[in-house]
Amino acid sequence: MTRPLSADSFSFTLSATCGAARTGLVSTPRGAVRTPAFMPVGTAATVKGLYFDQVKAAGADIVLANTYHLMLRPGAERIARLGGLHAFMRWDGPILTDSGGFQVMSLSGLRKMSEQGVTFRSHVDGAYFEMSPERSVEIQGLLGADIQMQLDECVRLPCADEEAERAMRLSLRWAERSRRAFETQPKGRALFGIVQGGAVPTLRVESARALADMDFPGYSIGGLAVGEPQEVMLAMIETVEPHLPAGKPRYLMGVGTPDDLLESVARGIDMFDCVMPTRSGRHAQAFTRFGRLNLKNARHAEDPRPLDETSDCPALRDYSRAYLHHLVRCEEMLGSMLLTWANVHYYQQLMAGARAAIAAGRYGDYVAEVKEGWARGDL
Ligand code: PRF
Repeated sequence: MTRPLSADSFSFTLSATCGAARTGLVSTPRGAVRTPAFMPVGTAATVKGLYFDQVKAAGADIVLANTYHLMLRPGAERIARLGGLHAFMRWDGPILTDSGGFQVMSLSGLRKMSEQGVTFRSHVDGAYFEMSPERSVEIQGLLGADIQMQLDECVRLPCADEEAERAMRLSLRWAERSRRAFETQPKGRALFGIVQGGAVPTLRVESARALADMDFPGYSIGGLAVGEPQEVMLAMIETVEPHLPAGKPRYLMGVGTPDDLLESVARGIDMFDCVMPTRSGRHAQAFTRFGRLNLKNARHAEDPRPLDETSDCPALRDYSRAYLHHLVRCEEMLGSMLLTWANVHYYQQLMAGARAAIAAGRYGDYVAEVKEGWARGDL
């Protein structure tokens, strides 16, 4: 595998477009990220069940880590004393960190939101924490994250328009504060603003425009895949896209299924992260070019075929479905490890195929072919 060249500063270069779909390169001092990119989730400084060598060999250029989890355990100051997150977890490529707001809302106990920030109790031991936009950026800096996120407030859908508006405006004020707090960090790192606004098109447009005026090096779209149907999510991407600068990367946060990825790339998204390939792998689910399989299912018990004999990933190519079925039935950890490996590989292959198809001007055909494979199945 050829590693993309590194650079001294953060930049984004588009190399081809096909309709609204784009392919290019996000360059960071720690290496470049080929886009469209899927970032495996390494919440607690580990992509659960995999060595980083496997993550890299699968084709991932960048991984995501979480401010919220790492501030609780082992603590950002401790990681900084140990030389930063890259050295701590032994991943030398770019790292993107989420700001913590979303994880506070979904995981912590007893949280209180105010103009200043959010206070909450740890889901680990109940300890009391405060997180402001400034502290979130400080933590991400201590970790040494190459791409950092502003603190935002994400509301679940459906929600009242007034609630979506309040959270969107608060997130805009926090965007300004995050930006100021970020100014003292070393050159070459990037801070992304996060578009919010629920499922209300006017709010989404206002959020995107206001963030674009603040001139961030990249833009995230948050507050989607939080309970709404896929068509609402895609409609919101279409609403926001024309208001984001074409020359900056766009990151759709916490998305999604392989189908979500293909459809979002078609609407101009460059970056994704999701626990789906890793979490599903720990729950006996495999994503393959024939669609989704549940290895717990008895129909695999005597199937000698691998998940995909044509794959260059050993987890997909070399182990029989019967063996994978046996491992997950016995709750053996190797079952989780192999399926996680297979899924991370599949997601990376899907994005590699998308990049090649966009470069060749045939993205629509690629999407049709991939979906045909899922529909056909393999039986
Ligand atoms: N905000 C942040 N992180 C996120 C989200 C968000 O809205 C989502 C929503 N899908 C996932 N991760 N900061």
